[in-house]
Amino acid sequence: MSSGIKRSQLEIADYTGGVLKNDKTILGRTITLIESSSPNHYEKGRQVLKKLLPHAGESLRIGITGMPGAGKSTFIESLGCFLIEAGHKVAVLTVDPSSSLTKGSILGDKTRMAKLSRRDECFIRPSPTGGTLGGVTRKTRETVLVCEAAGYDVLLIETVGVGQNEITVRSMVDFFLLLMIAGAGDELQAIKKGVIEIADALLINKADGANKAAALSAAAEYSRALKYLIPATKGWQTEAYTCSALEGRGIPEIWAVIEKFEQTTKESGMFAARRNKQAVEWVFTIIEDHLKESFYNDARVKEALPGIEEQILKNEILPTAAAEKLLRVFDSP
Ligand SMILES: Nc1nc2c(ncn2[C@@H]2O[C@H](COP(=O)(O)OP(=O)(O)OP(=O)(O)O)[C@@H](O)[C@H]2O)c(=O)[nH]1
Ligand SMILES: [Mg+2]
Repeated sequence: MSSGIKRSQLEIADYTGGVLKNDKTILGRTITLIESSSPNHYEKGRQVLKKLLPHAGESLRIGITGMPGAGKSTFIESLGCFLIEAGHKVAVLTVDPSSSLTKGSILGDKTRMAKLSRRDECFIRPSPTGGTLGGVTRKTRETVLVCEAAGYDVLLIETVGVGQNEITVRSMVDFFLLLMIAGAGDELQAIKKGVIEIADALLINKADGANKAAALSAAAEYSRALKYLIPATKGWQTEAYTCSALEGRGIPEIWAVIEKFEQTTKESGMFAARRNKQAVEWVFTIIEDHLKESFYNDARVKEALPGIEEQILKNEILPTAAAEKLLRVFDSP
């Protein structure tokens, strides 16, 4: 038997003390506590976060997105190891509300981030399972704060480029990187979804072997096109670069770009302005989530909903009237 304290016996001070010492077991448990949806854990989680908050905020938060298979995990392995060699402490988080995708990624990531995951200076936490994108991101934001309190100074947040994920991750990071591959048809996808418009850098991965020339010319073409777009971050020209995550080439170069970005935006005040804006947005997101939850969990709403849904389907009631009716049910004392 280990001499460790049982999970249920951990007190608030055990959690905060452990996180501040970067005890990885406690760090993991703290995140589990925060991710828990039991009301009892929720209150404890609140208290722990409150104590950790003064120690959070001192990191560079980097979002990494791209189509499945673009090489995000391989890139994080490469960049993460490079950063650790340079003296940084790196935490890797994922935002992925779809459980089936997550399962696949975690299995793959065990091998794709093998070197990184063995490093003591690194902490890897997969996406919280289950729940909506809103729920997942609320937990991820709080996990960011916990990791910062534990002393991680670079946060890498990976999200697969499907649906709404990218915009959500953009709203919690300082720098947003779009990973692409040349000639895979995903250029169009990204343009269509407006992801390029919210990126601070485009990185054409797999610039190796027979693919190298295509990657270089794709990057040049993108950089030209980007000059005509409004930049994602005021005062910063988004450009396209190349790398080979597999061979570790182009990694120091992209880190230099990210450092330049940090310096430029800190000097211009954009860095702090974005963080402040994100904090305000976060408040409203929490309120919206809460309101939605209490609406759909309201017993009277639950009872009225199926009937009204049927009326809508039968064209017996206008959607606007149906919404008013449900809101009245919810608002009534
Ligand atoms: N040639 C080459 N292959 C690469 C490179 N980077 C990644 N790959 C390969 O591309 C495949 C997908 O890489 P991952 O890192 O798993 O990609 P991902 O974007 O994390 O994928 P998902 O997590 O499924 O969205 C793997 O077989 C990698 O070995 C690279 O720079 N060059
Ligand atoms: Mg991956």
